[in-house]
Order: sequence, then C-alpha cells, then structure tokens
Amino acid sequence: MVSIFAISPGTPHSPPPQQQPASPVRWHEDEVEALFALPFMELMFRAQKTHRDHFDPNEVQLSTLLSIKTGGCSEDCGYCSQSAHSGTEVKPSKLIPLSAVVEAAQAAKAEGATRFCMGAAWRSPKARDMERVSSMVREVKALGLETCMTLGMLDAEQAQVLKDAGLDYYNHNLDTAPEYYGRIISTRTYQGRLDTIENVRRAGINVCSGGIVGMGESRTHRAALIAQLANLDPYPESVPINNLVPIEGTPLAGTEPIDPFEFVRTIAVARITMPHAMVRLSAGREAMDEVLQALCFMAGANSIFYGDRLLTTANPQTNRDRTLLERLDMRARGSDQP
Ligand code: SAM
Ligand code: DTB
Ligand code: SF4
Repeated sequence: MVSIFAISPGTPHSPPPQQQPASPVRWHEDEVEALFALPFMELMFRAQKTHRDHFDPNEVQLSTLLSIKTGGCSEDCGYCSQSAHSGTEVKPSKLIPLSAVVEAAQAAKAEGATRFCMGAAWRSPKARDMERVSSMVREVKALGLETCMTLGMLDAEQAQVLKDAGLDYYNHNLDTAPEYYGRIISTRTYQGRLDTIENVRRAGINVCSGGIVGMGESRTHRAALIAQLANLDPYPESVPINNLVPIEGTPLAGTEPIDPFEFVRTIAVARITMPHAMVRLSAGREAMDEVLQALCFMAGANSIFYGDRLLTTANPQTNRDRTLLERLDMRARGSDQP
C-alpha cells in the first residue's frame, strides 16, 4: 500500500483551480434532469470520463472544518442544529480565540489537510467581527494552509476585507432549488444567497457553493439546484454536496433518507455539469459505508471534509479515512506530509 500523502513533497498548497472555458455552457433544468435519468452505468461512465479529462482520478483534496462560533443563530434553516429556532442540544458559544483557531489549524495540517475551513453560526458577520476573523485568515494562511470561511451573508465591503486578509475560498451554499427553498428556510432569501456569491466573486475570492440533498426534495428539485450552480458565471471552483445529517430537534429530523444511488447520481451530475470544479463529498459520510463512498469518488467527487468533526456533528475519524484512501490507492492532493 502507498501512503495517501505520497505526492508532491514541498507543495503545501493544492494547485490553483483549473481554468474554466471563456464562454460558459448554460444548462436547462430539463437537460440536467435528463442526466439524472440516464441508466446508472451510463451516468457513471460519463461522469468518470469527464473527471479523467480534468483531474487525476486517484487524488482527493482534504479540507478540515472548525466551528469558530457555534449555535444561537437567528436564522431558521430547517436542517441546522445551530438555529435558535430549533430545539437541539447545541450549546451556543461566542467567537473562539485566535489561539484556539491556530492550534486547530496546526493539528489539521499535521494530519495532512491542505485547506482549513472556519464556520460561524451567523446570519452575517457584524462590523466588530471583521478584524478578528481577518486575523484568523492571516494566521492560518501563515501556516501554509489554504483558507476558507463560511460566515453567512457578506456585503461587497466585507468580501473585500476578507480578500485583503488573504482568504482563498468563501463557502456559501445555495442549499436547494429555488422552488423548494421556502420549505426549508424563511428568514433569508435565495436572491440574498446569489448576491453574497456575487460579492465574493467580485472581490476575487474563490467561490465554494453547493447544497444539501435528502431534505425531502424531488429529483426535479435536485436537478434545479445543480442547474443553478452550473449556470453561475463562472460556476463555483468548489461544490460541496451534503447529504442531510438528520439532527434531533430540527424540523428535518424525521426526513426519509435519500436512496444512496440517487445521492451518487447527484455527485455524477455535478461532475458532468461543472467539469473543472472540485466536487466535495461533504456532510453525511459518517452514515455511509466505504463502498458507497468509493462509488462517490467514481462519480467524480474529489474532495472530502477530513477530521473527526464537521461543525456540530461527527465525521469519520482521520485514521478511518486514511485507511479508506489507502485501500482505494488514492492520494491526498497537494499535502506536504512525508
Ligand atoms: N451560518 C452560515 C451559513 O448558513 O451560510 C455558515 C454555516 S452553515 C452551518 C454552512 C452549511 O452547512 C449550510 O449552508 C448547509 O448547507 C450545511 N449544513 C448545515 N447543517 C447541515 C446538516 N444537518 N446536514 C447537511 N448539511 C448541513
Ligand atoms: C458545507 O457545505 N458543509 C459543511 C461546510 N460547508 C461548512 C458543514 C456541514 C455541517 C453538517 C452539520 C453539522 O456538523 O452541524
Ligand atoms: Fe444559522 Fe447557518 Fe445554521 Fe442557517 S445554516 S441556522 S444561517 S448557522
């Protein structure tokens, strides 16, 4: 077995995202739904072929998450343990100290992550938060890690502040189809999400945007979500596909889980429609077995959250992930591990 960290000694950063073609392809929702409807083997073949045209199929990029401000959020996102509207057991915390962030980032780097993603349970950051989160970006970047933040809605000025601090990626998900959105969230609009993504893009920060499946939506809704993402001009550099983690006390707690093959199809369709993007197999891996995760990699997923925790829920232990990648002869992309 080869070490999953075998490649690229001396390159602590992942290579920059690949260039997208100058004239973007526009996807009609029906075309995207037609991809979903392909015979499974046909869909997998097309996705894997697209994947190989743009990426090394044996590489996976590792991002580690840290919740820098947990719980007590004013928003009513139906899936979220951190909403003050839900009845979950998450204990609200204030923004954590810089030293705790640096410590967690050092540990993530030592484990082999190349990107460190900091998340806050905010509708949007307040003016007084910007200096502190900027320091976090600077210090994490100084460790030789790529930086990502997800802090809620950003205006143009806030996006520029983060860009000036050196932020590499900003995560802001569309979450679901415009037509299904109102069933999940009432305190923020879909247009508000598109505006934040635009502000991030204009500031010159890479966009990380995806969604959640398994929230009771239909295939048509999943196709509409993927079409929204793929039609962003340019489409996001990074596309997280989350499988709902059902959390006791949230409105979506009792939702029927999505058929695993339909989840794999969603990954494959994201790969085909956004060929240059890093497609991240995101939340929900704790409930997936190894074979299902391997199918997701075959479908074109080439990034995972790596670390024992997501924001408030469990993720596979790092040693389990290392074993999985070794069993699949896959390597960590751009890690500087020996
Ligand atoms: N408060 C910020 C916001 O909403 O933009 C940042 C943090 S928020 C937790 C980031 C994303 O995590 C959400 O947009 C959602 O896609 C995902 N997420 C949250 N709870 C989840 C769950 N239970 N299952 C799957 N994904 C989840
Ligand atoms: C994303 O798309 N998924 C991550 C990250 N971006 C911030 C969050 C997943 C959260 C899963 C539920 C939790 O741990 O609270
Ligand atoms: Fe708040 Fe973000 Fe959770 Fe929505 S997803 S409740 S905005 S932390």
